[in-house]
Amino acid sequence: MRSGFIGVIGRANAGKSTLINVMVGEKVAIVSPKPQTTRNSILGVLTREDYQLVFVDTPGIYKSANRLTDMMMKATDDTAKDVDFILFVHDGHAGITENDISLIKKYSSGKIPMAIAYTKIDIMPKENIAKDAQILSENGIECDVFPVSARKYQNIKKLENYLVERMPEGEKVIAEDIVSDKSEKFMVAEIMREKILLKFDEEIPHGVGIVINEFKRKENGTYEVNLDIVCEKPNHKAILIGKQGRAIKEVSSFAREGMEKFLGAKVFLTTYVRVEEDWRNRPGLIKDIYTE
Ligand SMILES: Nc1nc2c(ncn2[C@@H]2O[C@H](COP(=O)(O)OP(=O)(O)OP(=O)(O)O)[C@@H](O)[C@H]2O)c(=O)[nH]1
Ligand SMILES: [Mg+2]
Repeated sequence: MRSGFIGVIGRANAGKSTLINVMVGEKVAIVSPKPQTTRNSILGVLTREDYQLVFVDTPGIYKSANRLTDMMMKATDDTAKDVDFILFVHDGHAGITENDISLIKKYSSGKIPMAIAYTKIDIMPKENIAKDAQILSENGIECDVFPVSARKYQNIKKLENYLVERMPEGEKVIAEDIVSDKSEKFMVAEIMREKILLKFDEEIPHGVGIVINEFKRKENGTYEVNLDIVCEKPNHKAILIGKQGRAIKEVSSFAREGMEKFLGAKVFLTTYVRVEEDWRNRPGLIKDIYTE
């Protein structure tokens, strides 16, 4: 039996959460085309008869701009120190910059073994794979590199087998029917945030936090969810609500569908938009708004 923790680290938007969802086979983390989608460390667990891989999704590395992002970057660095293996996810489609090289060096220079998942190969020219491998080797980076596509399921099984080989001998640490350490309530808040990330421009979703006021499963199996969408500025509130409430209606209905798919039951969702000025810099508010 092999089992261990794999810290999934990399730049924001590299494709970490997508890769974990695909490897685990269930949605444990939300995904969007905007950086800083993931705000927490989230476990995604893959259990088979003779092994268990516990992936730790982390907030992507990005310029820190406030106390919330400081906390996110700390969560990533803490994870990197406390796992059996680091899987550094690199967006192959975005090329390799000096910044990437220094990040890869930073995380591969410690005691924890590391490999690179070079992802999104479905949307890039094949010859770039060899070119980038050359750049890595010219920079003295010796860790194994796995070209993968989470979207097209390319090389995923191979990567899984490779990771299993690198896990320590040991019993499962997490019960086999568990795929995540996060609650349904957490995921419901995340799904709301995911739909906001998909619908609104950069500045707005980054300043949004979700507070679940009520999350109740009724006797007939349906759910009642009441939540606040907290934003940072009155003009953001106006955009989130939209003309005659059209935007909030649309995004709520989109979110409700996502919640229903996730919970496998009908959801009655009520949403309310409120402003908490600059909440991402106010520790007391972060505690209330940043869903754990
Ligand atoms: N074409 C393609 N797109 C991908 C692949 N993997 C991820 N993406 C897209 O890349 C974007 C970012 O994916 P995420 O999984 O949210 O990235 P992340 O690294 O978790 O991002 P943060 O949480 O912000 O750090 C999304 O639009 C995904 O659909 C892939 O293999 N191929
Ligand atoms: Mg993510």
